[in-house]
Amino acid sequence: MAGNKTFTMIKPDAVKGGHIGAILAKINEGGFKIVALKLTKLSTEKAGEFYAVHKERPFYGELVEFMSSGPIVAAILEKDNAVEDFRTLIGATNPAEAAPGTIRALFATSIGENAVHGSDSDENAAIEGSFHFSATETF
Ligand code: FUP
Repeated sequence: MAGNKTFTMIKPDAVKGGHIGAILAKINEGGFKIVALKLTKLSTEKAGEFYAVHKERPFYGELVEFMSSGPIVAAILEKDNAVEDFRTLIGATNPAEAAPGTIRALFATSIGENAVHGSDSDENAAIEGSFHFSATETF
């Protein structure tokens, strides 16, 4: 059965671009409830740990550097079928391929600097949510 939580980050490019408010509005309009939220910054170590699954990929170094280059917004979101529905709302990894109106089509500039993260499974949503938030920070 599909779970009801996903994890997202508004990435450094979108925070720098002043898009936090607009992206949170799209998230709310998409029917997601925010159950945890913080503005924070990842160290290179933490970013490397978060993206450890991509360690062998050629873009890993750039990804870690980018994700630790400035503040991010981390959030846990709640909705029926959260993981799949959120990936629909954000659009394809490459903004050039993202459907019109999706968060990446609206705010991302490239495949590397693509405005938002969305968990790809219920299992990863739980792991990623607890990477950023303690039980007392989740409602
Ligand atoms: P997504 O699940 O859509 O965030 O995409 P992936 O898990 O495949 O990739 C994670 C992040 O790695 C992307 F958000 C950006 C970065 N990436 C690149 O920089 N280049 C690529 O070719 C693929 C991914």
